[in-house]
Amino acid sequence: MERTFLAIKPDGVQRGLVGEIIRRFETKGFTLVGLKFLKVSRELAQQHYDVHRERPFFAGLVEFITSSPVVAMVWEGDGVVASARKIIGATNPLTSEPGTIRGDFGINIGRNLIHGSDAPETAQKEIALWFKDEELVNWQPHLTPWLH
Ligand code: 3AN
Repeated sequence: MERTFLAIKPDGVQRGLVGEIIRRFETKGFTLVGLKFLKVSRELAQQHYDVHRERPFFAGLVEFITSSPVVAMVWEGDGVVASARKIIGATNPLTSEPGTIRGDFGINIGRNLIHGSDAPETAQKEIALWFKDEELVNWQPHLTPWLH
């Protein structure tokens, strides 16, 4: 079963949007298999955003993501990587569609509330970076399988 890594960034936590954001993935029908609330170290932030190391916004991004706690999560389900990206919306909240998390709640590209892995391979890397194997729960929701 496919898995993705999502993180509610400091702005999402500070604005009290944790419940609202989690609700969107729950009600879509995806399964939560990992969840933690943490202050991100500089080392983890730099590894997570390694592909952006040469970009002009890299230092600010690391500064921001380490400034205040985040909610790190792993979600599971068919096609969850691409679907979560749709639910999250485009990188710039000013152009992301209404109905998406960023489109509904954000206005600033540097404060876009949530991170979601951009491909299954990236998801595997990010999950391994943020979670130990024993922190992920293998379970089936006690729902009839035809509900979703
Ligand atoms: P996404 O989060 O939609 O995958 P990426 O991977 O292009 O977007 O960028 C990673 C993060 O870097 C974004 N979530 C955003 O916080 C930050 N970022 C991207 N572009 C800019 C920019 N032009 N100015 C400031 N921050 C940016």
